[in-house]
Amino acid sequence: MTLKIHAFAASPRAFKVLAVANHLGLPYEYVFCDLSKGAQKSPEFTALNLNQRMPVLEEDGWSLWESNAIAQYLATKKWDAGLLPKDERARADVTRWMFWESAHWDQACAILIFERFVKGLFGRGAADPVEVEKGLAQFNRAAAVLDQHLKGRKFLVGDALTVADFAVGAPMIMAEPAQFPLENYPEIRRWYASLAALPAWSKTQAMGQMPAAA
Ligand SMILES: N[C@@H](CCC(=O)N[C@@H](CS)C(=O)NCC(=O)O)C(=O)O
Repeated sequence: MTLKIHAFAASPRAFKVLAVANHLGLPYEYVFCDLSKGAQKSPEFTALNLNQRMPVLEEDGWSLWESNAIAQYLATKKWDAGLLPKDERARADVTRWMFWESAHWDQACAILIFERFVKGLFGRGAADPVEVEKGLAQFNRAAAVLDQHLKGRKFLVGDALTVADFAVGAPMIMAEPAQFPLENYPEIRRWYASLAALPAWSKTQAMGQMPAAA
C-alpha cells in the first residue's frame, strides 16, 4: 500500500491533509503539485481529479480529492490516535465542523488570503477593497461563531484533538500575511496556539515555505 499526496503544501487545503499525515506518522510520498506552473492542469493530474485542483490522495490506483474527505480517510488509518472519534455523535460533530469549514470558514479565509497574499505573490495586482470588505464581513461572521464555541473547550469536539481541528485550524497558517482580524477573538488565538505547538504543525509549515509577498 503506497500513499501519495499530491499537494502544494503552502496552501491551507493541502496543509490540513499533510499535517494529519505527519501527525499520525503515516508513510507517504509527497508529490509537489506546482500550482504556479499549472501542474494541476496536466493530463496525468486531471486523470486523478477532473476538477484540476489539489490536494489529491492516491493509493494503489485509487484517488480521493476534497481535502476534508482526505483528512478523514487518513485518520481512519490510525483509529487509535483518536483524530476521528469512534463514538457516532462525536464523529458526526467532527464532520459537522468540517462541513462548516468548507462552507463558511474556508470561503471567508480564502478571500483574504487571495486578496492580501496570493495576488502579491503572483503579481496579480493590488488587493481589491470591495473584495477585502466582503472577506472581512464573512470572516467576522464565522470567527464570532468559532470563538464563542471554543469558550470552555480545549478543542472543537470534546476535550481531544480531532481531524476537525486540523481542518478549521489550517487556514490560520495564513493569519499573518492575510491579516486576519483576530484581535476580538481570544479563544481562537488560544486554541490556535495549541495547534501551532504540535510538532506536525511546524514540520508541515516547513514543507510549504514560500517567498514573501511582493
Ligand atoms: N474544496 C477543495 C478546494 C481545492 C482547491 O480549490 N484547491 C486550489 C488551491 S487552494 C487549487 O488547486 N486550485 C487550482 C486551480 O484553480 O487551478 C478542497 O478542499 O480540496
